[in-house]
Amino acid sequence: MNRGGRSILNEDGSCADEFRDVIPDNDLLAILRTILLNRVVDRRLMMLQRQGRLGFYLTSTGEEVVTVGTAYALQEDDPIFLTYRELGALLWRKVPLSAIMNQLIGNVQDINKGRQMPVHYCYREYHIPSISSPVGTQLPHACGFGYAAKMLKTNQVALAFLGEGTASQTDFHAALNFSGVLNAQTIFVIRNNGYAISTPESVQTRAPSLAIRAEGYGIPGFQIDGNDLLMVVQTVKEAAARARSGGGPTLIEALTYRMGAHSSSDDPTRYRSEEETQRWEKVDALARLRLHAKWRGIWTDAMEEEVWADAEKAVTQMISDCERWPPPPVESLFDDVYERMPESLRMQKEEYLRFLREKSRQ
Ligand SMILES: Cc1ncc(C[n+]2csc(CCOP(=O)(O)OP(=O)(O)O)c2C)c(N)n1
Repeated sequence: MNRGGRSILNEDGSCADEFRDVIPDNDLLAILRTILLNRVVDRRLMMLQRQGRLGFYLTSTGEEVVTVGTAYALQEDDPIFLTYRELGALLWRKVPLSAIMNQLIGNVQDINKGRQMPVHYCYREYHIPSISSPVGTQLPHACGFGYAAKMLKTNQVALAFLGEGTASQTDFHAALNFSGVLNAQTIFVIRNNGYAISTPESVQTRAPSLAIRAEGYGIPGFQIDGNDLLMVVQTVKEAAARARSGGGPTLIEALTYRMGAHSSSDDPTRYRSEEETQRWEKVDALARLRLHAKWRGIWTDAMEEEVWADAEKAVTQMISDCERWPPPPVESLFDDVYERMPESLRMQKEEYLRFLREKSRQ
């Protein structure tokens, strides 16, 4: 069972010989390990949130083939303009688990200095620009980067992820239209996971696909099976090669399914049946990839058990390493607002610190 779109993998995990080389065996194993780690991080951090040790969390369970496969298909220095649901791209780029956890906690080690909401990552050295809460703002940013890359002849491609709900934002139109007109080196990947919080896909559009919108912008558009790793990698690689050789932007709609809640603040049983989710568990992104790896003869249950155990250990270590750090010092609130602090702000800072001292004496 899949939600449709172009695919390479057959239901039994096999594929035609000509497609096997889309991903060599070793790379496939590395992707599988990354997806398993993604699952463990998601499960453990959601538990941590329920224990009151994290303010907020948001899983990407079920959508990792799109996120990891897309990152795999790019060059390391291609910027990825993320939403909150692409942890897999960070894990593929080897962003350290501690950097991810420090951001989630917002402790003194967090490079955002605890000023961003959890899951709003930003890692310049890994070419991950800051995630924004207002959905869709990343799309014009990616358009601009792709246009600059073209003008500067840097050979980089900007890739932006979005959910299908975000395709209803006006930023989507602006970004797609300008990317087409400017021939920007940009790729847009819609993770169509069926829901925008509680709003089902059927309410976003009457059209049979989002990919067909590409035609209106004069650019190529493809609707693919987003739980089919070979299809994801092949489509993103082709789009990246097209952009690098002056062929302009591409719109990819990857059909997948959001297995979990929208976020730790959401209860999906209010708007979809348990039966629907259970149906997907049997055929989700991981199940499909596992089947394919077994068909290649490179994956066993024993290997998987070992990888799960290693991932659990790494995540336990990550949590204990990062929870011991205190929050950033409160006076750092006033830093970075201006290059040189104006007198008015300096006075506010003094007053606030005085207030805190008095409060602590009470
Ligand atoms: C401009 C804006 N409007 C509304 C919201 C609240 N909001 C946060 S996530 C979300 C749903 C987005 O759904 P989708 O684009 O399908 O992505 P998904 O969460 O399914 O990955 C909404 C409406 C927001 N963050 N920004």
